[in-house]
Amino acid sequence: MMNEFPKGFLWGAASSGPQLEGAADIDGKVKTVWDHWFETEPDKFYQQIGPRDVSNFYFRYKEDIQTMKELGFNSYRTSISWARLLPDGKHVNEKAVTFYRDVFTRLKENGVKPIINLFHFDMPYHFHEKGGWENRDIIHEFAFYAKTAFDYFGDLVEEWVTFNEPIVPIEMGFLNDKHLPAVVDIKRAFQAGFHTMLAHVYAVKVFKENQNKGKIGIILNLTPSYPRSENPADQEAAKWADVLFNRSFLDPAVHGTYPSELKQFIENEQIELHYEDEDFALMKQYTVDFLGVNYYQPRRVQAGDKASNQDVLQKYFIPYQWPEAKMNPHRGWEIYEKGLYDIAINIRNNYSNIPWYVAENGIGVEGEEQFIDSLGEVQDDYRIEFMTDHLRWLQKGIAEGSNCYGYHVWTFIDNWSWLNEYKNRYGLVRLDLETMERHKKKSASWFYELAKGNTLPEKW
Ligand code: BGP
Repeated sequence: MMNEFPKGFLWGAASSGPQLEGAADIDGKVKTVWDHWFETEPDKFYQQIGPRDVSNFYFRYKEDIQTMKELGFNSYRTSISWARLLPDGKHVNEKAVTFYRDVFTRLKENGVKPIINLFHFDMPYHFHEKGGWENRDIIHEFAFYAKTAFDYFGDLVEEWVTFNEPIVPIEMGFLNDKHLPAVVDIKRAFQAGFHTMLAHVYAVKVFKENQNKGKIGIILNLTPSYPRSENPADQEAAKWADVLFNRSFLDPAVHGTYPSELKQFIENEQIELHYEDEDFALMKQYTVDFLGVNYYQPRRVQAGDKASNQDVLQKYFIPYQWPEAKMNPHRGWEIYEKGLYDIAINIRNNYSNIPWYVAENGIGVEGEEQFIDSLGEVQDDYRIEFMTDHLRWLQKGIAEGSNCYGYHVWTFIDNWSWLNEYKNRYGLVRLDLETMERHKKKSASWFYELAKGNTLPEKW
């Protein structure tokens, strides 16, 4: 059939421990940066809803896993909480082991392959106090955590991910005020980013040395960069945006080397990076088995302002608002479906056609209650349309040889999000915040058809 996806294609959803589990301060879990930030600055959080008030997967996972099965999922990605598994960084919390083992076992029993990520923005607060990603010690702490997870769950999990969107805590925490430490400092950003990359490399090393079964990869948010025009200065700007925001993690993860332009950037900006000699050899040796790609929006840029002394990045590129952009007004993100095809072709051509899957794609909409029909179901046709349009472009990429093996929607049940909390709903399943009840949306039935048929439903 024309619309069919490759055999064995992964269908499912992505989520994360901090956004779904709840039970933030019980059964031995210690504070993450988010728990701490909410305690100290609750006004930063939309409607003052903190990381304790999330969808309680910790208590309701049995029912939720049943729902995944009903939605046709054959896979599901979530993350382990470092702060729950190793509260002091050294000693294993048996309650966490029991919880995660039961979750992974039940997923498998229900035909849902667990893809398990180690880090989704949730640094334990005690490590943050010691400098977090800026302190080189964190690399070894993270490697120990990774080894612990492989040892305790390696018999149940065969697809491991080191990091989800490692650039986000760097961009949002060191060039913005949306993650802690909420400073603007390009030098600190580079050092923290480099340590994050090394933590990833050491986790891959541990995985390979342990001879764990299965595969290990990384999930990156790739934002294809498009220049405003054919003008060389605009083109140059797009190149820099790509180097800084995509290739900075993509190249070392897949090829084991940093792009030469990044080295040039460091020199231009007189960034003194601290490293040890063996770092780059290890990076070269321990590359990933697969790649997860989160795709929400492209990045449109125009020529930088070389004279700018306000913001370092502005010298290299300036964001550009394309007048014809189709926008998701709730999140303020452009919807550009072809971006997914461009990613597919870029991976095919420039990244050895490594096996990859769409690890997040979805649309966050505010005020979804207005679309609830008389039977209590959210009529989210816009979500169905969003996924269909992206999947069409993905199919084109696959037809042209890109090695994509799955698609995960963000997300399963509406979940808590960083500083936006429940403002924008992304789920195939609606969460009633008062009762914590879950109600399937229209897109849930559509997704079931998609997954079971392994093909885009003809009519909907
Ligand atoms: C990705 C993150 C997710 C999720 C999603 C939606 O960047 O991996 O954790 O939150 O984006 O974004 P948001 O919740 O900010 O609207």
